[in-house]
Amino acid sequence: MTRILFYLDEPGYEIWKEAFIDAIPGVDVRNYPHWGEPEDGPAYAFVWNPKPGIIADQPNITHVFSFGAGVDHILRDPTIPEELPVIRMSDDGLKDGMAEFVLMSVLMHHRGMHKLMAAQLQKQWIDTFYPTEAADVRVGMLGYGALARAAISRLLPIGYKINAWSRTPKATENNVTHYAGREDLADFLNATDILVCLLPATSETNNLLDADTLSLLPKGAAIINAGRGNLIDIDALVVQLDSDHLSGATLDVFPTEPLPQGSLLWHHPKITITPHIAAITRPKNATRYVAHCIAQIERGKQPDNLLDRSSGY
Ligand code: NDP
Ligand code: OXD
Repeated sequence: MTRILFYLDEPGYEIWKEAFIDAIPGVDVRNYPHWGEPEDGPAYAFVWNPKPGIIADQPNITHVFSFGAGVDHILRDPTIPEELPVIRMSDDGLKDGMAEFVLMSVLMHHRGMHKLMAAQLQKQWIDTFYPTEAADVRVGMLGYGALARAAISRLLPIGYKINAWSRTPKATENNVTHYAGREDLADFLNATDILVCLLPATSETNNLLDADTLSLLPKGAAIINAGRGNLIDIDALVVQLDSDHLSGATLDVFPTEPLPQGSLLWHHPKITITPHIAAITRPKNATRYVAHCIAQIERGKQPDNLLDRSSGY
């Protein structure tokens, strides 16, 4: 019998339980802290932001499924055995959600929606201005993984010029010009009008966008961060926004979540804040994805999207 040990740091268990029962007939789903005893037999964990220690306490867990595409919420627990396989979420629902969010956010910056919404609050009918043609807007994807590719598939039909930057070199494909590694970062940022951050949180991506790298973006560039809060030095970002070097930022992820009440970011006129909702893991799609990975494991195959501990994603 398939056993799922479930941990979510917010309400919602009942919906997930039903979805698992639909996706995996006969499944035994157990919500934390009612995970049972290790003697109950092998189990898969499905977790978001688990309390440190709870996975190591349950040596019958053979694989850990991450609720999200990011795994930093799991890796922050040093007690999890190195050899325990961790599988990242990468279902179609997550890709669609991120693609929609990125498309919406890029269009908002391109068409000056933030300025228009601020003008509405002042009952201001602002003069006609001519938006740059989409073909002249260079969208730079920081990260070229599953979610960035899904977003690109929605951006290309609008006509944007797309560049992408990642850790390992890739061939230029589907009209996406590719940059790789630290040696290409300056050229990539210089050629970006709207920067979309879709990198994982790793030791290498920490504060990747600091005062020096942010200043490499052309004047008037905008930033969308839907990757992780660790990617951007927030103080440096605010300096660049206040000096008008950057025109705006849409931030979905933060170094501390929820964003503290006292944060000055809430009221910054050039910052749009969303509460880590760019792509939400949805029960129906995600549980089917878990069922698919479990079937791979039970056939003796390596499941899709296994965490590579050496790279951290
Ligand atoms: P993938 O693993 O498919 O892609 C990660 C990309 O980041 C790859 O292109 C990888 O390069 C690149 N990368 C990793 N480290 C570096 C580095 N040091 N330098 C340059 N490039 C690097 O991940 P996903 O697309 O599935 O997800 C990306 C991230 O999005 C998640 O890790 C998570 O943090 C975030 N996320 C946010 C959500 C939200 O709601 N805001 C929802 C879901 C995810 P390479 O191609 O060379 O391997
Ligand atoms: C994430 C997610 O990893 O929500 O942020 O999937």
